[in-house]
Amino acid sequence: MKKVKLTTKTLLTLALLAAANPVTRAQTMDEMWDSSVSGKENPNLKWFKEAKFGMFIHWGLYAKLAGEWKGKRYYGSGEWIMSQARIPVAEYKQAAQTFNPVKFNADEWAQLAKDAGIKYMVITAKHHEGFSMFDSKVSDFDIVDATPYKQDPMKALSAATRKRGVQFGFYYSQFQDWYEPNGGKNSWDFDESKKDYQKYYQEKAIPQLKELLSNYGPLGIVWFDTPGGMTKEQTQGFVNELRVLQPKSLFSSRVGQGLGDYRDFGDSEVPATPIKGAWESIYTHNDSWGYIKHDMNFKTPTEIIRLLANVASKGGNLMLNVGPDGEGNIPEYSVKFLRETGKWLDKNGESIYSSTYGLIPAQPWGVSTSKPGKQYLHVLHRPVNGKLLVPDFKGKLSKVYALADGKNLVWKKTGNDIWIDLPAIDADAANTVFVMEFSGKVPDYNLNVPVTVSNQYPENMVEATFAKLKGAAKIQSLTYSHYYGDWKHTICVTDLKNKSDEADFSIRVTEPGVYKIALEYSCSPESAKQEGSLTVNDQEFLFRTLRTSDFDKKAPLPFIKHTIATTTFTKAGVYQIRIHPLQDGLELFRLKSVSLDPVL
Ligand code: FHN
Repeated sequence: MKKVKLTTKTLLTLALLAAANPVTRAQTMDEMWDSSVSGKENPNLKWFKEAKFGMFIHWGLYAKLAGEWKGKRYYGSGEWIMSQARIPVAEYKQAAQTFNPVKFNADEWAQLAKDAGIKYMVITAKHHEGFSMFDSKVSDFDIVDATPYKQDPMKALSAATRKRGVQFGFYYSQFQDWYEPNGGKNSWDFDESKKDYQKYYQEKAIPQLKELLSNYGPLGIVWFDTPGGMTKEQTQGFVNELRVLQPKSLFSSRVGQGLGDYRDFGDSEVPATPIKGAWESIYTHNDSWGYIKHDMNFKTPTEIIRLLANVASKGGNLMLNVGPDGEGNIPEYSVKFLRETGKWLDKNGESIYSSTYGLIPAQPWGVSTSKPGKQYLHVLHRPVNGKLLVPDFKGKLSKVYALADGKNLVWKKTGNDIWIDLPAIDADAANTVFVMEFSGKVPDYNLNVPVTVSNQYPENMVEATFAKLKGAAKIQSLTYSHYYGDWKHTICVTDLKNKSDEADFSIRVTEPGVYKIALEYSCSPESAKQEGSLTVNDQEFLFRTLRTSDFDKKAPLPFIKHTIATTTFTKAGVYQIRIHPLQDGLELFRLKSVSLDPVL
């Protein structure tokens, strides 16, 4: 959720502005995006919008260092080790002398992508360290001239992917280059005030990009990153100079100034609600983008499959990164877990590829994707009684069946509710897909549908995204890092500072019963011990906030699930939750969700 002038800062600002008005967010953002880039009409985007699943590869000299420098381990984003350890250029370049990735096998990498159901691959041709992973005539600091390997792995990889029908593209860091005196962001070797960035663009970035766009066949994507301070005119000139070489190649939004063909979200970020147009979420498989030998926190196949479904349910592509090591091996668990993901996609790919966002908001059972006449239900949690609710569905339903075996299911329609009798599905399944076939016009996704609360699930989370706000309250995406550069994003209601600031939620309780109510929030020491009020079900519940921590973008943001009340809904129906501070002055907390857990 971001827009227009596509610097990361502007994108975030727009996201926050848009998030402040959740009812109109999706349309507003789309209008802004589509009028600022060629995305809407661009026929070159067709393959990208159908692809849904890409493989990102961060591979450079940093892979050889593997997160260690002079006996010290660095955590977080491994490709940043030169900056983290302030390694002088003269020392860093020595690492190239022993970088010899003899285990690199282009066919194995391309086949892994194919087996994983991946449709496009983007690999770092040059990251911020300034080292070129291709044969460049522009710089000797490249894999052919500076290493004992002496070969160009990008030649083989571009051919191997294309042979398998996988689109191929290059990542290129167009502003940050820590090796060059005029490149961006090396302040430990070079005087920032003396840098001539235009000289850098003219003498290295543009000539190298021309090499990439000329010597490796048709590129699906050129993936730019961290654009730096180029003006709109300069960026336009930069883009024009490159576009003529391959007019069909897509440029990512991080080329800057709204001149990309499609939109990239922040690292590890999925928008909270559907977004139209062409866009991409980018995640890495573990915590780092570049290889670090002590980073073993790999997302499981279930996590990958659910992430892919979540991104697709909002209408976007997932590009998942792997970080091969200094010898050229893709980490063992990346290989295994991607292959498992591929097995799921083999059977369920119809619900992902060429799909767009689901027509109903996320439910306690999972998310949905859609195609004309079809709505795919990605069931991650089976309701205990097997009765699955699809609320507010206005299409004319003809049949419902399981995607895996095509078996028809019994369903009934009550008003605009569809109730489906689910078969006994495997409780450990990552994602079981059911298909609703329908005709007739179905209204677009509607954020105002009350959030379903049901005693058929152990927990019902009402996310901050769904808050209607009063007073000065805001919805913000809080961005922070655990180790270093491994960004996390949590959407919260913030700025509940005065009695008149309010977060309201509309819920639909589908079965009467007793529920425990909890607030999940983060609370700074100065905000702790303030009183707040939550009203629901004609009862007011009072609470006093508990301290967690300050918000610091360089540290984890802890949340507490603070149970504050028990209530009995005697009737199924729509209820309102109202939350506000009981005093004026300080922010009450940063509210992530309200949860209602069934008791009886
Ligand atoms: O600084 C880079 C980072 O190393 C990594 O390449 C990511 C991937 O999206 N991009 C930048 C940070 O956003």
